[in-house]
Amino acid sequence: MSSYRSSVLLSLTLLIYLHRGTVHGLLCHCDICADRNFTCVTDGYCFTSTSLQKDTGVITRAYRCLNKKNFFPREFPIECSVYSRQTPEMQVECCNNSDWCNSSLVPSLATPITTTTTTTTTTTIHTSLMPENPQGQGTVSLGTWELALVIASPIVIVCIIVTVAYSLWQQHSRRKHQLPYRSEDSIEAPDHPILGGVSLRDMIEMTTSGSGSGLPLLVQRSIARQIQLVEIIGKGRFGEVWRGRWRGENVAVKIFSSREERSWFREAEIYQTVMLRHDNILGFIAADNKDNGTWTQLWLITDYHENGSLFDYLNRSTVDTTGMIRMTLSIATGLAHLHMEIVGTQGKPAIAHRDLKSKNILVKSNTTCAIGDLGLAVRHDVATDTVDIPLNNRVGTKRYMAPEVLEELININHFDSFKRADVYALGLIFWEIARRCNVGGIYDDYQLPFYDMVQSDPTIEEMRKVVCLDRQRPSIPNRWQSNEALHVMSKVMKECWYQNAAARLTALRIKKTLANLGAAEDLKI
Ligand SMILES: Nc1ncnc2c1ncn2[C@@H]1O[C@H](COP(=O)(O)OP(=O)(O)OP(=O)(O)O)[C@@H](O)[C@H]1O
Ligand SMILES: *[C@@H]1O[C@H](CO)[C@@H](O)[C@H](O)[C@H]1NC(C)=O
Ligand SMILES: *[C@@H]1O[C@H](CO)[C@@H](O)[C@H](O)[C@H]1NC(C)=O
Ligand SMILES: *[C@@H]1O[C@H](CO)[C@@H](O)[C@H](O)[C@H]1NC(C)=O
Ligand SMILES: *[C@@H]1O[C@H](CO)[C@@H](O)[C@H](O)[C@H]1NC(C)=O
Ligand SMILES: CC(=O)N[C@H]1CO[C@H](CO)[C@@H](O)[C@@H]1O
Ligand SMILES: CC(=O)N[C@H]1CO[C@H](CO)[C@@H](O)[C@@H]1O
Ligand SMILES: [Mg+2]
Repeated sequence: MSSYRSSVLLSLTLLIYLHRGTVHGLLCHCDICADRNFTCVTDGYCFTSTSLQKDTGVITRAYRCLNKKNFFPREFPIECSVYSRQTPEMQVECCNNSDWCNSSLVPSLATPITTTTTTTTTTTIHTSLMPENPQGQGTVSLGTWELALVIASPIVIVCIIVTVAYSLWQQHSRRKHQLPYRSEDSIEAPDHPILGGVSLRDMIEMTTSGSGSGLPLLVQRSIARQIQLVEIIGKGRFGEVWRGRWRGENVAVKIFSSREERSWFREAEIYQTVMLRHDNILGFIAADNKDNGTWTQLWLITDYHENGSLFDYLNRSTVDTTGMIRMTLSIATGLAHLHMEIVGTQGKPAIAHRDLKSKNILVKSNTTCAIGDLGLAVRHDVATDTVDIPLNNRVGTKRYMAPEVLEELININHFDSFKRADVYALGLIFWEIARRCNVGGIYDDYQLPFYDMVQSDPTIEEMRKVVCLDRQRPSIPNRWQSNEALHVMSKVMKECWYQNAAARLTALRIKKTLANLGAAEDLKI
């Protein structure tokens, strides 16, 4: 019996040391690593965290490893910084001076409540429920209060046991259904400490000053796990969009069903392209796969913009000429950034959107815009001069498809053709905006492009007849010719709509034209 035990221990030790050999690491006490003698191996730090669950008042202590790849920022993990870690809910201490150095760390919370761990909290409840009346041991006369306590306490204890057992059982079944994410991470993932007092903006800025590709996966996951969904704000082809809250900040959560795993993965992948972050591209925060036991939910978390999509905004309100120029310039700037290839190690590939439309552009609170919905985007692989995924030619929204896309004549071996199809859609979006430009109290009602030529959910055939055979384009109202800004806008959109894709303006050219127009308008005021 004892020899069996010692041989198990010996092989465990061997395993740990072998593992350690490959990682060259530090051994840490790990409270959730029962199968590895409560030990994890790291190339970074050991840490201990004390955290307070606000709603229940339960205090828990966690002992884990913090690997280098999860350092955030890369150089030195914020978790271990003495400056930013004081919060009432979470306190972390790190060490790397010796193996198991973390087991003796006892981080205490900023506001001293009760520094008991979960188990002792439970016992405190038990004892305090017993009538504290030593001299009354033999007497029969209990007050009604005490009597109530005596009756209630076994019930309360049973309730506590049932609750704990249920939550353990739930945790167990949840673990069983977890998708393989990145197996080494699963040790630390459930409650990786990210500290309070740091806003999403701060965190993202700290990491993006480096590669510009976003937060480490583990940090993304812990943010996702702390989000509360508040209300549903929209439904699209791939799922629902919710407003959620993370530590008092609004975030948008796009929830994909498990059937749409590929779309979720692709969109998250595109958003995390190095150097993609830009004022006029929807800000990506995190992606996570969550499991509730029977169903996997795939989350994509981005900045939330309360004014909603450009479609929502234009339908609700009008813009003045300055507003129109600011809006169109911001969209052209975002698209030019997407399309641009930046060479170098910190470079960015050229990206084509392929689903540009007013519903996929968000309006920020200062009425500049951000391009979202990158799920159908393609990246240019310069080495092979090809697109980075196998193509399915006709994707996107039929109403906004360029003639060559409708006819399936697009040259997929030439990356610029995808950019030109984007520019065509950009022209349609500009038309939607210009109609809502209020000059002297005159403006048009909100309409989608081709509203007067096709039905509400047009087929490819219908669109092909209108756009390719009849070569129709949205009509330009006469009033646009008598206003300088609207006149320039109408010229720009016509040059986005050419049947001949090669003749269309580039996003960069449009950006420059609109910037000049904006400067000229400013001079007039
Ligand atoms: N980051 C965000 N902030 C605020 N509202 C948003 C955000 N993202 C999406 N929405 C809202 O949710 C709606 C649904 O978005 P979603 O992209 O899922 O569908 P869609 O664009 O309407 O259609 P499609 O599936 O064709 O893209 C949007 O129209 C917009 O009103
Ligand atoms: C198990 O881990 C503890 C520290 O948590 C260590 O002291 C002990 O030596 C380990 N035992 C074996 C067999 O590795
Ligand atoms: C999990 O989520 C799905 C879809 O949202 C729902 O139908 C199901 O009832 C949920 N299951 C549990 C155990 O919460
Ligand atoms: C709009 O806000 C962004 C930051 O969200 C800022 O960078 C930009 O300059 C602002 N633009 C205008 C026109 O105010
Ligand atoms: C504008 O919004 C209203 C109300 O939500 C909606 O019924 C209408 O269809 C929208 N307009 C267009 C052109 O889609
Ligand atoms: C350096 C240090 O504090 N080591 C401690 C790590 O944890 C073990 C087990 O709790 C202690 O015995 C060590 O003293
Ligand atoms: C049209 C519209 O809803 N505009 C709102 C955009 O957001 C700002 C605040 O961020 C509101 O003041 C506007 O009313
Ligand atoms: Mg969309």
